[in-house]
Amino acid sequence: MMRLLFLIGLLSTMPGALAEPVRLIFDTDMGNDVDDLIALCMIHSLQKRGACELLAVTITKDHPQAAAFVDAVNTFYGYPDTPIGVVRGGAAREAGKFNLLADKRNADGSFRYPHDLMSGDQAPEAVELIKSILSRQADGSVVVVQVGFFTNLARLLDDAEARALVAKKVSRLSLMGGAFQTVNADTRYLEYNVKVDIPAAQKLARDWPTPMVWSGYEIGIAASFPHTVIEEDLNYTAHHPLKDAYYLYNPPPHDRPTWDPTSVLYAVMPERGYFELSPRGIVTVESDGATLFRPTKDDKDRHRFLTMRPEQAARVREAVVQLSVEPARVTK
Ligand SMILES: [Ca+2]
Ligand SMILES: [Ca+2]
Repeated sequence: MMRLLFLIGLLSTMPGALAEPVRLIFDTDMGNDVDDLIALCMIHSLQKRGACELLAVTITKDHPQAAAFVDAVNTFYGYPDTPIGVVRGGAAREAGKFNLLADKRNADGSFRYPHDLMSGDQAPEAVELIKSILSRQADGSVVVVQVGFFTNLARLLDDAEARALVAKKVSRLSLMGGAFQTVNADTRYLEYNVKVDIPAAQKLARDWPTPMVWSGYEIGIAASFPHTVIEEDLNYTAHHPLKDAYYLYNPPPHDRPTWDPTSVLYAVMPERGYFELSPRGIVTVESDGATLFRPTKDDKDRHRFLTMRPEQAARVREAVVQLSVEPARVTK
């Protein structure tokens, strides 16, 4: 018995041993920019090695193909049953440039990227899905990653039961939004995710009950994704959704900023020194969508934003590259 206890003690002190996967809910505006897809590919690679478990994907882009495309990507990576929820009456109703890949067919009529969720119309509403997922999780065990508009998470706060579940079950929110350092000499850069649904962003910044770590516009810009990777590293399979989508969105030689991937990297690997954190403080969202950070002395204040030294930016870029191109499966 003593020997067994010793062994358990030893194992639990080994770095990474028996580590629980980070349980993620990924809230995305899939289809508006290809960096959401880079982020989802990373999550699947991390999931395959046990670093995280994707509990659900919820979508803030209000177009029916977004959910179908997310299901196609999840299926491509071997996770066909990941729950998907969608916004109703949300923003960004245009089709976007690459969600149409969900409907793309081979010469024989089969789907290029198989999936069984054909449309967001068949998916549950996001707030209800998040509530039901959270209700089944251990307290403080869920990390939420938000890389699109603030609509779904702000609506969670309108529902007293959902809000209580967030406070109880969610440990932190890692989100891409806003700008916290000067961008092209502009100190009030109006970032897209905030600008599209400003009232929701104001509400979330004010009322979300857990710690929030913001990846500002400047972070993804400083660690842009090298386009050569798209051309050279995804050819292990005849068709790859990331390669197809990148070409449809903005083809090489364009280097896409890694806005959304940085929020995933921090969410799953917060202790690896990829980023530094600002002091604690409060982010407020102004009526035009500007995000202002005010440091405070109060330890209870729950907002921080990511910062990155140049050598960290180089490491972040390479981590995003290697995690997003890791093969979905062994192909022969
Ligand atoms: Ca499915
Ligand atoms: Ca996004």
